[in-house]
Amino acid sequence: MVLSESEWQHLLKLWEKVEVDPSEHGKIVLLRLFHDNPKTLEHFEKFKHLKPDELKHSEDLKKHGNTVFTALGKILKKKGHHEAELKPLALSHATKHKIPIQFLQDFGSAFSHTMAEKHPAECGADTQAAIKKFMDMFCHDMAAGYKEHGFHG
Ligand code: 6CQ
Repeated sequence: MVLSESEWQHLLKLWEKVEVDPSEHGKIVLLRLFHDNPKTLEHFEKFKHLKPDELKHSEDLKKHGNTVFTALGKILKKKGHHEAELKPLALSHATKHKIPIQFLQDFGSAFSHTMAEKHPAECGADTQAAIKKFMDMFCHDMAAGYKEHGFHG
C-alpha cells in the first residue's frame, strides 16, 4: 500500500485546491457521508437531531468540516510518515467516539466522489487511484491503532 512519489504529487496538487476553502469542502463531504450512510450521523451529538435543511445550513457543520480536513491535510503532507498524527486520532476514534473502520472507508468514498465532482481537472484516473490508495493506507493504519486499544470496530 505504499504510494509512489508521483501519486503523492497528484494528491498534494489536489490538496492545493482543497486548502482554498477547507470548511466548504469538508461540509460537502460530510453531507454526502451522512446522506449515503445515515448511521454515521448518529455519532454526532450536535447534528443527529437536525432536520436535513438545518444540517445543510449549520455553521457547526462547516466547523466540523474544517476540523476533519485540517487533520487530513496534515496527515497527507507527511507522505506516509504519519504515525504521530494518527496515534491520537486512533485513540479518540476507537475509545471515545467508537467509529467503526467501515465508516472511515465510507468517509473515503464520500471524499473521493466529492473531489471528482468539484475538481475534475485535478482528479483524473491517476489521482482517483491515488486517493483510494491513500485512504486504504489511512484505514489500515487506523485499524492497527484501534487494535492496540482493544477496539475491533
Ligand atoms: C471527524 C469526522 C468528521 C467531522 C469531524 C470529525 C466527519 O462534536 C465532536 O466533538 C465530534 C467528535 C468526533 C466524532 C463523533 C470526531 C472528532 N470525529 C467523530 C466521528 Fe472524526 N475524523 C475522521 C477522519 C477521517 C479521515 C479524520 C481525519 C477525523 C478527525 N470521525 C468521525 C466519524 C463518524 C462516522 C468518521 C468517519 C470520522 C473520521 N475527528 C474528530 C477528527 C478530529 C481531528 C477530531 C477532533 C479531535 C479528536 O480526536 O476527537
